Amino acid sequence: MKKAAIIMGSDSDLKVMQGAMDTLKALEIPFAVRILSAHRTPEAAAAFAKSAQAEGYGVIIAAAGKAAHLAGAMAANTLLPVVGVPMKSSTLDGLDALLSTVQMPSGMPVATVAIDGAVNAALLSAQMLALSDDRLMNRLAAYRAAQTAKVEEKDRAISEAYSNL
Ligand code: RP5
Repeated sequence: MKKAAIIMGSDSDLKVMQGAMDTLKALEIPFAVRILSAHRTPEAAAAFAKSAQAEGYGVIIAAAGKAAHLAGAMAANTLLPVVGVPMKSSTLDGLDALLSTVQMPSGMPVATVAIDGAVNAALLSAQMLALSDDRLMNRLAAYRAAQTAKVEEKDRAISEAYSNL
């Protein structure tokens, strides 16, 4: 199956991006993790994006904070779908990274998830990969059913503990 790539601008993004790794693991999707920066290692970042399709990747998750150009820099160098994760790593609480990641010019899309939205980045990537992988689609359906069951269980417990009918 196609692999996913998780690219982050700094090891300071690692803790949040663990959520993406855990989610891809739960869905049995193979993935690589790299620290690449649009600003600090621009050549390496471009080289990764340029070779990603040939290397067997099907999607790139790119996480960065502050003036977050990593997802856009990835998108500029590949036709693979790029999912951008703005990191809440600055004094601006991630709003800077959100705007830098989401405000791509027409012609160069980045699918931007919420600030620190690592889990959704992994799920959206999985949904993309599942379009050509029925077994992954089944695992996604099971993941969602388990999520529903968990919420229903919480609903039962909270309703029992707090309702005053
Ligand atoms: C961005 O700058 C990184 O993605 C990180 O979120 C932020 C701060 O990086 P460090 O200074 O902690 O390495 O490029």
